Amino acid sequence: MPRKFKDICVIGLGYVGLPTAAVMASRGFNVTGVDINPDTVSVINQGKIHIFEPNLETMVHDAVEAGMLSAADEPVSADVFIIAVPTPFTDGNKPDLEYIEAASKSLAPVLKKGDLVIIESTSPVGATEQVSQWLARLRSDLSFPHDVGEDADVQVSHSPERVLPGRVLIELVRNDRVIGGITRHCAERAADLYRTITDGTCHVTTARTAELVKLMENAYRDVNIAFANEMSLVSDRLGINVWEAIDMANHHPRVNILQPGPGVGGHCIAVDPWFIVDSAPEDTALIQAARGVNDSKPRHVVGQILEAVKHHDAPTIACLGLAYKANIDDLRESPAIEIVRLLAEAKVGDILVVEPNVEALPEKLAEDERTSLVDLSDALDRSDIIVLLVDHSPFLAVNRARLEDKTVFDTRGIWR
Ligand code: SAJ
Repeated sequence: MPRKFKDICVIGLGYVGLPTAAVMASRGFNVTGVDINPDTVSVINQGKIHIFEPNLETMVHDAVEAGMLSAADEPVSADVFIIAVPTPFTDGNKPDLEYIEAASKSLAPVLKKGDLVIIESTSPVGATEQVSQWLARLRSDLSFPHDVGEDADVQVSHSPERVLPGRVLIELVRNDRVIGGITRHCAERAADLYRTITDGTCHVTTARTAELVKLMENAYRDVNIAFANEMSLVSDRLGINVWEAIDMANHHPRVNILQPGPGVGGHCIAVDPWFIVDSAPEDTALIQAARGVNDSKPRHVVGQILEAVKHHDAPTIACLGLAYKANIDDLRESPAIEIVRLLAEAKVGDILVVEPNVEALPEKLAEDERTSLVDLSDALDRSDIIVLLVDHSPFLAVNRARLEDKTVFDTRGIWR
């Protein structure tokens, strides 16, 4: 009889790990969350959180108070280890498995026969087997599935996270999951666990397939956003309103074009397609082209603004939004930051940044003395040029009359 799960150790308490830990704790598991950042550990143990995600603080608070969730700086013995650390890419667009390797090494000493290790971090194909190998090297007293197959002492699986920031707690319990095991038994055991937290279906497959599925999903979205962005470049050249054109095209029963914007940000869609490219550079012309289109969009937007600046004398430019998308505080890979940075570099006027979800400018923008963080009303009063970069709710509500005497660049099409 397979052992039932009781104790779970979640390694990495970020946008995925912390909500996962909290949901597991709310379902009655005894959860220890592990993070290398001592401030994160201390904040969580006080029942508070260090990131912004709707309803998460209450859930963490309740779980900590009920004694079902605590945070620690290193893994403790458990039945299941869930690795939810970042997988960034290097300057050469190669996947960087440094954090996954460190997490594997940190849990190896407490691993025991019968345990299940699950990688939730988005990973290049082959990473789950690599984790199994790293663990085997450190624990020669245990057997692992890449080596002995179904009879291994420890099971190793991949269950990529698929939650959308801003809707994490909803999607964690509603979305289907793809669960890949190094062996069928590995996958089935991980599916048994996830069935206790999700109402969605758990689709069981191999670890390598699950790894590619996750990358495929994000590359699919990147390619489709690139198409919308390419249409915006074409429309700008031809003097056509791209939002109106896309809206009309989408009335066709088999057309559903996404929305153009200032570029693609976040730690997933702007990164993960490169993991596919790295695995098969010669077969990924489309994915590579899409990355190129999306990455070039900030420069295109800045080019348009600099053209307009020629008609103003030392203008004040308001940039609305820094986050990578609406109604979140996440600035990672944000095209809005790149646009503000390029504008500051061009030294054409004062820049007023409005970002209601942060308290200070990120370092690379704060260095410029002509760039400051102000509130929305101040920016609307003082600016000659307005650049809308993120469709945060407060910006949707701006009274159009306040834009009338200004040059407006609406990169999200909210004031069209
Ligand atoms: N964007 C556009 N136009 C659109 C949609 C998005 O320009 O029509 C931009 C956004 O503004 C943002 C970027 O794309 O800068 C990415 O935003 P997103 O909402 O598409 O996705 P993420 O990065 O927040 O979350 C994605 C999700 N993946 C898919 O939808 C396939 C999520 O389910 C994943 O869990 C997440 O990546 C992840 O962690 O991998």
